[in-house]
Amino acid sequence: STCAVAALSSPPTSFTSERVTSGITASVQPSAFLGTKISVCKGASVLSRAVSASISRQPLVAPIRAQGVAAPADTKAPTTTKKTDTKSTVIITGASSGLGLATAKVLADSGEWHVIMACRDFLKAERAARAVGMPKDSYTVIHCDLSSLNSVKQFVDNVRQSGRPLDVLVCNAAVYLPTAKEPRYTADGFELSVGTNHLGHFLLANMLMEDIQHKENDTNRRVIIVGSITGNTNTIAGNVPPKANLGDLRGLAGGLDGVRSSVMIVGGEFDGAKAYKDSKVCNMLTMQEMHRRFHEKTGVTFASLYPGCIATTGLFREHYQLFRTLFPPFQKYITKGYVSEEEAGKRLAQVVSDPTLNKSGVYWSWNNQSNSFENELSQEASDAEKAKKLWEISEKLVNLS
Ligand code: LMG
Ligand code: NDP
Ligand code: PMR
Repeated sequence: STCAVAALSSPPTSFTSERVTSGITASVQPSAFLGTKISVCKGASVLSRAVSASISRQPLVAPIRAQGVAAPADTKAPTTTKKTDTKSTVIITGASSGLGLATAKVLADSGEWHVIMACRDFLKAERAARAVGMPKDSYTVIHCDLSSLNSVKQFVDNVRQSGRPLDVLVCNAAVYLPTAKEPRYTADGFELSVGTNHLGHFLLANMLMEDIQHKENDTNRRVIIVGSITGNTNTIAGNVPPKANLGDLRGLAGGLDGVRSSVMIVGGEFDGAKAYKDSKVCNMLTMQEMHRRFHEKTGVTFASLYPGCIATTGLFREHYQLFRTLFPPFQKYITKGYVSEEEAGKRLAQVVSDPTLNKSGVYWSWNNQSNSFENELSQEASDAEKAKKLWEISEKLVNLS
């Protein structure tokens, strides 16, 4: 593809895997690359092909210059204020593949945005950005592992050190463990899906509120949390078992650790598909609770969305091969819910930057003509009391209260 060619035509000249700050370690892990190759090669989209082509044609130890955050001011050019241009700054978590990468690409190409790619795999993110041809000075990769609260805090420190005033935060990263028989855990001992998709983002968004609202004289400050149709039981997709259901949040209140409490929010046995859908309900509730708590006071816009079924992304990397083969045609020809990564990226980019999509508290969706509309959430995903309870428990779990 042209993207891949563009990326490959400007090979870097030296191998500089700088350790820019203590928060960033660009280490080379062959197994990570193999995993990457397998997962992205399955996708049929241009973006996926660009990334996989780039990865398979590059040597394993690729010349990557880790452009993490600003180096300490005393060792390099002064970097406390990088705002040498009029670009706005957006942080996108999980920008190393799928929807996050596609969105980063659209915003970077617009020339109006500097994208901070908040990613757990530094080299993968850097390579992905190059593979899709994001202009060199349009992005910065900063390490962030959402499955570790310490890493999230470290990330926030690094963002602050970079000196870029923050306009928009996009909470996009997610893991989906549909085939796991046993639960997996975050560094802090929470079940991995809810721990990463909800609690990691909950801490991140809370901490960054301070930075976003301190930017003055700008009406385009937003916090966006990616939701999904599968968490909404008012849809067909949301009724495919196992269904999302948070119940009275007893498992979450107990810490989701599988020792003192269940690993499932509602209690009971581990179910990876359900945990993912539950985490999406948490994402949508959190967006609304943030809207209620902060919108009037700060002017920040809060939004969630269902971008369409992007059946080719890495989200399904752990699903059975049969599923991964059948799912895209099923969505394309039967449900007609399929969208390409590129189209989904345009949609999320609209929620980031379109001046007409600045209403707060909205869950956006798109119709078959790709026109956006305010969609309705399920009863549970719009339950204000549950949102408040979820907020209070989550605050305790991430040590904010
Ligand atoms: C659960 O199983 C697992 O238990 C859980 O562990 C986790 O993996 C979870 O979400 C992930 O999946 C769910 C799945 C197993 O089973 C089902 O989806 C059963 C659904 C029951 C509800 C039935 C609804 C009606 C179905 C009608 C058929 C569809 C056509 C109508 C659509 C109309 C819409 C307007 O699934 C698997 O993991 C097995 C792997 C195969 C997955 C296949 C999914 C894609 C299907 C592609 C089929 C292609 C064509 C078939 C269509 C038939 C046409 C009539
Ligand atoms: P991908 O797997 O392609 O992207 C997920 C991203 O999250 C990857 O960049 C991944 O990093 C990153 N990530 C995972 N775990 C962590 C972690 N611990 N710390 C930091 N980053 C992490 O999936 P999608 O693009 O499909 O998913 C993006 C969002 O879209 C998710 O919120 C998902 O719920 C949502 N969504 C997806 C739909 C779909 O049909 N695909 C439909 C509706 C919503 P890495 O590259 O290192 O693996
Ligand atoms: Mg679903 C009717 C429309 C529709 C839509 C828009 C989706 C989206 N799905 C629909 C229908 C169905 N799905 C039907 C009828 C079935 C039964 C055959 C079905 C099955 C199914 C499975 C097994 N669908 C799935 C799975 C998954 O493993 C995915 C999932 O639940 O991940 C949590 C998934 C999805 N279907 C979607 C979307 C968007 C997903 C994936 C991801 C997500 O919600 O983030």
